[in-house]
Formats: sequence, structure tokens, C-alpha cells
Amino acid sequence: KKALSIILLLLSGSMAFAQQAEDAITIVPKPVSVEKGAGEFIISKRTSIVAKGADAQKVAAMFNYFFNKRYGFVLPITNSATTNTIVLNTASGIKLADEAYELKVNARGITISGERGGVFYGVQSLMQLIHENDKQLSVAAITVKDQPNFAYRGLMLDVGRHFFDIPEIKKILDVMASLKLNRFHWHLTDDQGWRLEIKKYPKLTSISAWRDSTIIGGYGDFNPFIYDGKRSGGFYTQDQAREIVKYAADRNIVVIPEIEMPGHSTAVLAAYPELGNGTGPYTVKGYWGVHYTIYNPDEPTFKFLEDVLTEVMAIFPGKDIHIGGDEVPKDEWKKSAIAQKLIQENHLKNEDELQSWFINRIEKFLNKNGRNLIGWDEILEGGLSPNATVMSWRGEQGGIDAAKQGHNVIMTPNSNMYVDHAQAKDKTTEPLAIGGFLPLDVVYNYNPLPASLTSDQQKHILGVQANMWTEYVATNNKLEYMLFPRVAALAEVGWTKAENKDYKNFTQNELPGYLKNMEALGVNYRIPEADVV
Ligand code: TNX
Repeated sequence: KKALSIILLLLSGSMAFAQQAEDAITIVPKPVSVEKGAGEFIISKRTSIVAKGADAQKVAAMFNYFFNKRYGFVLPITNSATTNTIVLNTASGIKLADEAYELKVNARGITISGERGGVFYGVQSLMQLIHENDKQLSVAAITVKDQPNFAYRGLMLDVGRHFFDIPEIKKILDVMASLKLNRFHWHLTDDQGWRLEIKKYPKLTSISAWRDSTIIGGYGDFNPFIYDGKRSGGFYTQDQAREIVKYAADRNIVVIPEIEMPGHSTAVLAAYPELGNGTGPYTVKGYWGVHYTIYNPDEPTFKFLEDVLTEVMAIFPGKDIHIGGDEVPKDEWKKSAIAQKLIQENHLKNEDELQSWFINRIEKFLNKNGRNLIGWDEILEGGLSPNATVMSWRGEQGGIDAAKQGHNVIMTPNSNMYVDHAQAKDKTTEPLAIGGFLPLDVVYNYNPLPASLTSDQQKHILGVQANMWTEYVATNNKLEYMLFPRVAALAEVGWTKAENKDYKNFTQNELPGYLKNMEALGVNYRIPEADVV
């Protein structure tokens, strides 16, 4: 009986859901302003796209990419058509903010104006406004004026613990683009695997990219991983990584590569043990946690890291390079003669300051090459490097401290932004997940601007990011299940002004409509609970 009533509850929930989705005109993330007009525009095979201005052609191609995924045909791109058009205008002369756009729909046509990123986002909003019935595609008359609240709207994917292939990365980028997320933080290295081809160090991909263990077990097991001899891993060639950079750029997304140092480096040491603190041998780790391995802070390590970063910078043109810096077992340096000598020579107080000295040196190298260093909040310990940006993950405190010191900050607190945590209070009803309980509303209601900061200090909060760690995530299906719909909630945290957010409206109107877009992209998402939708 209980089962039956649950089924009925689910059914009525999803029917209410479908009905609302038909009626409501919604865009996720919620725009700054929406004004409804009279009438509607019909998109047919005779509708053409007019691309005006530099780069508008590229955005037109993106229109067709997303449109074709959903409706199975493309529209002609021509500059001669004057009626029945969708005009993408990057040369309107209206000066709009970065990534801002204006979208106007009336019975005669559609116009989207802004700079390239803005028009691309106007196209994404339009995709969510197209209404399909009786094989006819219509868009109700509307004027949308929109711009982002935060410049940095990110998603981190850990491919170190489990490897995800290029088609899956592209799929994630498609969904990110549809949600107006603009930073893909690619966590490429960890104790459990190194994922990027580096020409100077071939053992990084012949040895460091592979391990001999897979997931078994589940809740209640102390460690559900064993070395069972099953080889797992993989890596991206430099050409594939470049392909992702371009694919992302076409979707207004900058890729931020992360190369972990000085901890989370066991996979490297398995191939190049001479760089490590211990005597080795090291193996690519097949279980999780903080491992007691660390780079020596000496010249061979700096040579290795600078060589690696040189190849990384040649692949990733974005300004930001993430160097990790989290969970470093600094006490290991207490046992190291090399480390202790450096502490003396450089008049450092302790191992914290030695880590700062290490990061500082890497920062100088990156800055010299025109790049900016990002690190996890542990890089505050022992003193921040002069120009570093801090990613605050152990709550907000690191971000607050960094902003007070005049440093830029990205908020990714594990209390609100860790989408590796479970989506139900009773974790055992959910697929195996690390950490605590992170429901949709806790993601949605996050405000990245701490009240304890002055408005000048708040300007250092560049934005927000969700982190997808993959210790327990081995398949594409599970990856998508963990990400969605929580990443849709993240998108609204990053894009929509706090005073315009409304969780009830998000779950009852916006999300039901948006889920159709995810279906069009073939994404597996967790169906929100009946009381949520
Ligand atoms: C802490 S967040 C880590 C990761 C783990 C994660 C699991 C961070 C910078 N370090 O190595 O995957 O917890 O939630």
C-alpha cells in the first residue's frame, strides 16, 4: 500500500510538472527582466538566420548545433533574407556589458543583440523558449534583457579519480553552455591518475595514467575500493585537450586546467620517484584520502613542474592556471633533509611557509608567462602568493580572509557546492556517495557574497563553482545523475541576482521546463522529489 501511494504521489507530481511546464515561460538561469508581448513567431524550415557582425557566423553555427540536437534540422544562414528571420547581431551599436544580451521576439521575427558571448547566451535563452506542438515550433512574443551577476560561473570535474572520455566532456560542456556557465575547471591530476599527455615526460601517460583497482562495495564498507588487478584509467592527448579548449570556447567557456602540487601527486611519483620525499617505490593509488607523498621542494621538481606547465600553457590559452595546493601532507617535509635545508637557507619558520615559498616560485613562473595562479584555500597557510586567486572550499573562511587581503576569490564551499555529496538524507537510498547530504535547495539558496565583507571586499568575489569529485563516480550515467539538476541550481546562484531568486518558482516553474532541455541533450538527471517539483 505504501508503495502504491508513493507511485501515485510521484505520478501526480510529474503530471503537475508537465502541465506547468506547458504554461510557464521560463529560462534557467532566471534573467534580469522579461516582458511578454502579443502574438508569436513560428520557426519553420523557411526561417533563416541572419548573422550580423564579427563572430556572429560562429554563434549562428552554434544556434544550429543546439537546434539540430533538439529538433533534428538546421536553419539556413544567409544575409540576404529580410523576413522570417532570426537576427544574431553582434554589431548593433548598443553597448552592453560582457555576456549581456537583448532578445526580442515578435510575430515578424527574432533579434538577439550583444557581444559574442551575450548573443550566444541569447541563443541559449531562445532554445528554452521554443514551444513545440503539432509539429510546429513557436516562440511567444517577448523581450528579455539579461546579464550575469557574477563573471565566474564554474564547474569542476575531477578526471583524476575516474577518467571520463572526450564525448562525455563535450556533453557536460553542452549542458554547461545551456546554463550559461562559463568556466570548466578540469582537475587533470591526482594520486589516482594523471590524465594529460606531456611530451617531455612520456611515463606520465604510460605509467601515471593507470591503476590496478576498481570500485567494489558500498555503504558500510570501510573502503569500498580494492586492488583487484583490473586496470583502469586513461588520458587525453594534447590534440584532444586542444579540441576541448576549442569546443568550450565556441560555447563561451574557458577551460582552467589543474595540475596538483605539492601534494596529491602520488601518480606522478609512481613514474618519477626521484621527485618524491620518500624512498618509494610508489604506486598509482587505488584508494582515496590524503596520501603521505609529496614533491621535494627542490630544483629537479621545479624543472619538472615548469616543463609540464610550459606544455600546459601551450594547450590552454586561458589566463588562469590552477596549481592545487590542497591537503598537502606538509609534515612529511619535517623528515626531509632537502626540505629542512631550504627552510634554513630561506629563513622560513616552518613547513607552512615552505609551501608558500614553493607556490610563490610557481606563481612567479606563471606570472612571467602572463598567467594567473589559482589555488585551493590551503595556499593561505604560510602566506598567500602576491597575485594568487583563492578557491575557498573548506567553507567560506579562506575566501573571506583572502578577499580581506585584497585577493580574488572563487567560492566553492563544501557546505553548498559539493555535488559529490548525496542527494537524499538517508544516503543508503542513493547511489554510493562521499561526504554528507547536499539537497537541491542548499545549492540553490547559496549566496557567494559573505555579509561580513565590505562592498569593496565583496568585489574580490569573482563568482562561484560547484565541484564534482569522482572517487565514487565511475560511469557517465552516475556522473550526470550527481550533477543534475544541482548544477542547474548552481547556474542560478552564479547568474541571477540574489533578490530575484525564488526556490519555489525555480522548482515549480523553471526546472520542469529546463529538464526538457536536458532530455534533448540526452542527459541523465535525478528526478527531483515530488515535494520539490
Ligand atoms: C577534498 S576539495 C578534496 C578532494 C576530495 C574531496 C571529496 C579539495 C580541494 N580536496 O581531493 O576529492 O574532498 O569531497
